[in-house]
Amino acid sequence: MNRVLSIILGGGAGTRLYPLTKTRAKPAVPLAGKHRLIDIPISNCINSNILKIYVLTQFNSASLNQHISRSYGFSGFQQGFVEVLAAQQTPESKAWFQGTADAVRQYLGRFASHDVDEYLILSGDHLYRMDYSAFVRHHRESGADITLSVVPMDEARASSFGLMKINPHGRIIDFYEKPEGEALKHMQVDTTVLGMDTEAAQKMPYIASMGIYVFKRRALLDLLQRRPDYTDFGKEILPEAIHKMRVQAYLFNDYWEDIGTIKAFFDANLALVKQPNPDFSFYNKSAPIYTRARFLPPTKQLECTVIESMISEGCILKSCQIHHSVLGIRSRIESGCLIRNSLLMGADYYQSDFEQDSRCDSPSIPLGIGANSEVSNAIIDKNARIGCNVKIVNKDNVQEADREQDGFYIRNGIIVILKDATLPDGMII
Ligand code: ADQ
Ligand code: ADP
Repeated sequence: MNRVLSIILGGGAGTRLYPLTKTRAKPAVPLAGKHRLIDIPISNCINSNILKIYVLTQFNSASLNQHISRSYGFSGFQQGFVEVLAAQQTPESKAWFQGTADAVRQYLGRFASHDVDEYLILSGDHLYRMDYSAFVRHHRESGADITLSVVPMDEARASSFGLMKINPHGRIIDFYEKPEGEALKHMQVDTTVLGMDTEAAQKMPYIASMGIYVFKRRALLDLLQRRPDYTDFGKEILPEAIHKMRVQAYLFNDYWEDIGTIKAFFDANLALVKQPNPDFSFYNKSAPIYTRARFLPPTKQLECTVIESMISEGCILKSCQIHHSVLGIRSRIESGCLIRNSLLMGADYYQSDFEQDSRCDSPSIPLGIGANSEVSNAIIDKNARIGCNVKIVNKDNVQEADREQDGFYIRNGIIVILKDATLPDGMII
């Protein structure tokens, strides 16, 4: 695998995950209490023995650089690295990446300078555990120029993906990015060719691209250089490549979720506490998901009821009830709180004793959730200060709202409290 270079597409304008991407690059969005989105593809690479890793991002945020430089270091013998490449203005190009292919093209010189046989292109916003070495081996054995990792897909979600038709040898003979209506129907296939039984094939009559590709070195360089006007892999590069090159499909038969929207991100986080068997588990010894080692103290619980939840390190929880929720590092929850179906990202730092004064009559509102507050169906971003007797419950069942001045947004009925926001005592959402 030392002949493979991995390129992680870390995110475009970041609109779909807004406001979580308001002050940080998408790969730095906190996930599952103590990780960040970028930990997933990087960990999959490391566990697959692919140690040359670039992360392409639209802008460089301090939290992303800090996280990567503090989390991922390789010894000199391993010849590995994780490096962030941000869109930059050069004499030849505009400042922003115009799409996924354009992002790779802008750094093509850098990628070409590595003596490797394949480029592995990955997305930065998926939750899954995958052995990329099996994927690369399949690509090599089939002699393909490009191999796409694919999953069977149902009718309801199919039009959010690149869909394809394959021949009996797994070669892709038709590819259409996010088709709708008649075009969608046209992409329906008999998925028993993927080895599914008849009943499963009826429920999943489409073959969807996971947006994960292995390119032969020459194939990537040719395709990106030949058509400088093509800016996107799914929309332009792949539909053309299938007619000019050998493009194969590789079936991935396990949990995989695109978590690039607030709803999908929220659902995937809460699915981690599903009982008895969550769809995805961080508790896997053979392929761990890495992150930064922080040396935080254990979580202290004074008198809590915690049901089906994950509590990260360094939290202080007083007399409270926590149901079906994920609590991030350094979360503080005062007495009398009820937290349900929520993702609390925690805090980046501890306050001094003085700032931490959690009495409801003190002049400032400390980090964390103040006494007697209720949080339901919400995401609370890092370093939020929630006062006493606050209710974050979406009492009017609003689906969409942009209330930046008041410290929150609502997306698909999920309340998202902004990073560093302060909600005064008694506020009700
Ligand atoms: P999408 O996920 O909708 O479809 P896209 O928005 O291009 O495609 O994003 C792909 C990945 O690249 C994401 O991780 C995204 O954050 C990142 N990205 C997007 N624009 C970028 C930019 N300008 N710079 C850096 N990174 C950027 C794709 C494929 C479909 C496939 C789905 C599977 O196009 O064919 O079905 O992924 O999720
Ligand atoms: P994480 O644990 O999320 O990986 P850190 O513990 O390194 O991150 O803290 C994240 C950020 O918080 C750092 O940039 C740090 O400088 C910042 N930070 C630390 N203390 C404070 C503070 N008192 N006020 C605001 N930001 C702080």
